[in-house]
Amino acid sequence: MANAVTRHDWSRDEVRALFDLPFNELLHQAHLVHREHHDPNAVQVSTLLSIKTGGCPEDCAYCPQAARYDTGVAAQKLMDVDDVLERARAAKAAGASRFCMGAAWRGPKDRDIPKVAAIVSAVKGLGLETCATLGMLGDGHAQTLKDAGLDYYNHNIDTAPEFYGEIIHTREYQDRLGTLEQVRDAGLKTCCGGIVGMGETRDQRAGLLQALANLPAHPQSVPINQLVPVPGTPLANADKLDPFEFVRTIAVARLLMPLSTVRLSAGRQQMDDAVQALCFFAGAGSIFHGEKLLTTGNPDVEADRALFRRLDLHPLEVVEQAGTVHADIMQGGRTAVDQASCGNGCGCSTTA
Ligand code: SAM
Ligand code: DTB
Ligand code: SF4
Repeated sequence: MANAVTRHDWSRDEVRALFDLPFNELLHQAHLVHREHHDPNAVQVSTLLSIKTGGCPEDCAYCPQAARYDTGVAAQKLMDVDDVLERARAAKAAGASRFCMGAAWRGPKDRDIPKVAAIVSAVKGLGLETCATLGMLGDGHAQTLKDAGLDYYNHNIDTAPEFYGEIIHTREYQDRLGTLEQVRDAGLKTCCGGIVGMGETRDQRAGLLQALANLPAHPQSVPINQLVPVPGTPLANADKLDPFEFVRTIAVARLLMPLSTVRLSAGRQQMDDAVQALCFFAGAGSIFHGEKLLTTGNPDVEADRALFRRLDLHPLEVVEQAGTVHADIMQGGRTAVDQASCGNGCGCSTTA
């Protein structure tokens, strides 16, 4: 349903003007919008797993999984359902409400889809939200995944349209838009964002967010990644982005897409706690939790628990279809209503 606060006609100048606001002014505006539509003390917690690693034929300049770069990432075939399930159970026990599965493919082949569908359906059966990022989808793929229980599909536009060709040469920007359309048409929720710190200008960061906000529907989830520079990739030595510019990017994303969940995504391990706190204030409402992203590091589980405690944040609770509310185990049962196990193996208490 269209909402008065969701616009899809942002001009570059308008977005640029938000980036150019005095820092405190920008954060103030973003935080007001954030708390109007979201609980400012709740953070959605997702865990990532690479279910098919490395050996990718694409040439994305940031990516450690591209076969053509010597990054030390060993190629691995698609994982078995049971192995994924074990990792998903552990993620749930550690407090994640969504399990995101990534594959280093240009796109899945038709024969891969039934295997991924079986994985999705098994993970969904644990009571977790499911997300997959498999590259460009072919005919019918999105619908099969949706039918298997997939909630979200992650497919990033990564950068401004005019900078895209400097980062990726093996596919077109338009290809990304095509897959995003298939995802929406299948009724999947969209997770779509990008990477900053790849040598783009502020205007190009504005261009990334302008393109996201002007999609036919705002993505429900908007991951903002800070480049994790990986030795062997063409961007290994990219100049580090000013952390305050990263915070501005989060704030502008929040202002442009008020109802979306903005994720403080890759790059947290390289970020100090104070910058993360500013990101939460500016409108970030989701993180990846767990010591690995796909192939690179993420903050220690204990460090994140401590950060949540210090900032009085709690994981966003997910109300499952069965009506069970999974309580806040990341904070040691802060919201426990009774102490009975919910029976889903996650160790939380239940209000059902
Ligand atoms: N192969 C699929 C694709 O490209 O759509 C799915 C997996 S791909 C690794 C998912 C996303 O990870 C990319 O779109 C990119 O935004 C992000 N990513 C990859 N390498 C990164 C890095 N070094 N730093 C930050 N984000 C990165
Ligand atoms: C997204 O936007 N960021 C995540 C997830 N979607 C798939 C991936 C980050 C990958 C960072 C590099 C790596 O660990 O390989
Ligand atoms: Fe392949 Fe995705 Fe990495 Fe690009 S980002 S090289 S498509 S795994």
